[in-house]
Amino acid sequence: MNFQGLEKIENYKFYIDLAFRKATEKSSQIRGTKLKGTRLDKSRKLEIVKLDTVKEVLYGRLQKLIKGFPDLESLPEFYKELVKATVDYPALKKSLGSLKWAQNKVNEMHRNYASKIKKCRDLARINGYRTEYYGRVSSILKQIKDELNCIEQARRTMREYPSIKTGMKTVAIAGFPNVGKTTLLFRLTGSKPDIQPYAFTTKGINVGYIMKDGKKEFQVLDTPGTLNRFDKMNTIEKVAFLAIKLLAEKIIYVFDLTEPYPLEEQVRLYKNILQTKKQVLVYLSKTDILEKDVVEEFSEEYKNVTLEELKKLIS
Ligand SMILES: Nc1nc2c(ncn2[C@@H]2O[C@H](COP(=O)(O)OP(=O)(O)O)[C@@H](O)[C@H]2O)c(=O)[nH]1
Ligand SMILES: [Mg+2]
Repeated sequence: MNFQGLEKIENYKFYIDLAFRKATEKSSQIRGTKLKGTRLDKSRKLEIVKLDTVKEVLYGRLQKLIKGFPDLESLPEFYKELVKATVDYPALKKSLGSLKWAQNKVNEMHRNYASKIKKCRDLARINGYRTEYYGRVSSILKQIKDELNCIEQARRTMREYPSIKTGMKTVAIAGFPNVGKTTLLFRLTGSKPDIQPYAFTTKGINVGYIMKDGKKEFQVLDTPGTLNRFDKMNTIEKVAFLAIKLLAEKIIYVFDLTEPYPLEEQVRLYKNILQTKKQVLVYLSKTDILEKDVVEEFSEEYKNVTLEELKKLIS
C-alpha cells in the first residue's frame, strides 16, 4: 500500500478560478464561430455554455478528488488504524463526504439556472442569472473551504506513510535506538534494507525481505520506538507500534549490553513486548565486543538466539 501518489488538494479559490476561466475560454471559442438565431438566442447559448463548463469543471475536479482518495472504510486494518492515529479521522471522513455534497449542490444550481436562462426572454436578465449562478457556485465551494484544507492536511501526513505489505508474513525487529536493529535487518535479509525515501528516512521504518525460491516470502520490519504512551508517540513510533500489534507474527527483540540505553529500560520494553502474546525471539547484539562471561550470563537468563538460529526460526 502506497499513499505517495495522492494528488494535492487545492484551495477552494483555485477550483472556482479554474472553472470560470475555462467557461470564458469556451464561450470565446463559440463566439468566434457563426452562431445561429436572434441576439437573444445567441446570448442564451453563450451563457448556457458557461454554466455547463463551470459545472463540468467543478464536478469533474471534485470527482477526481473523491476517486483519488483511498476509501477509508476499506483500508487494511493497519492503515486504517494508522490514519486514526495520525489524522483527525472523523473530520477527514466528514470532509470527504462534503465533496459529494458540493458536487450535488453544483449540479442542482446548474439545473436551476440553466432552466431559468432557457426560459428567459430578457437579455439583461440572462446576464444577471449567469452572475447569480457564479455567485452561488462560489459560495458552495467556499462552504467546503475548511474541508478541502482538512483533506489536504491529511494527504500530507498520509503520503509519508511507509509502504508496508499488509498481506505478507511479517517479522518485526524491536528494541531501543542504537542497539543494532537496522544492522540485524541487514544481516538477516542480506540485501540493503529498502529505506523509505520520504520523511521517515532519518528515523526510518526499514523494510527487508527474506526470499524463498526467488519470491518475497517474509517482510522484516525495523520498528523503532520505545513504546511509551501511544498519544506521546511520534508518527514513526505509531507506525512501529501498529506494525508490531497488527502485522507482526514474530518479534525479534534486540538487547544491547553495551547499553546505549540502560539495561533496566531495555528489560522494561522487553516485558512490554512480551505482553503482545506473540512469539518473541531475543537477540543479543554486539557480542563481538562483549566479554564471553557477560554473554553467557545473559544467555542463561534470556535464552537468546544467534543470527544463524534466527534465520532458521523465521523462515
Ligand atoms: N561491534 C558491533 N557494532 C554493532 C553491531 N550491530 C550494530 N552495531 C553498531 O551499533 C550502532 C547502531 O546500530 P544500528 O543498527 O543503526 O542500530 P538501530 O538504531 O537499533 O537500528 C552502529 O554504529 C552499528 O555499527 C554488532 O554486532 N557489533
Ligand atoms: Mg535503525
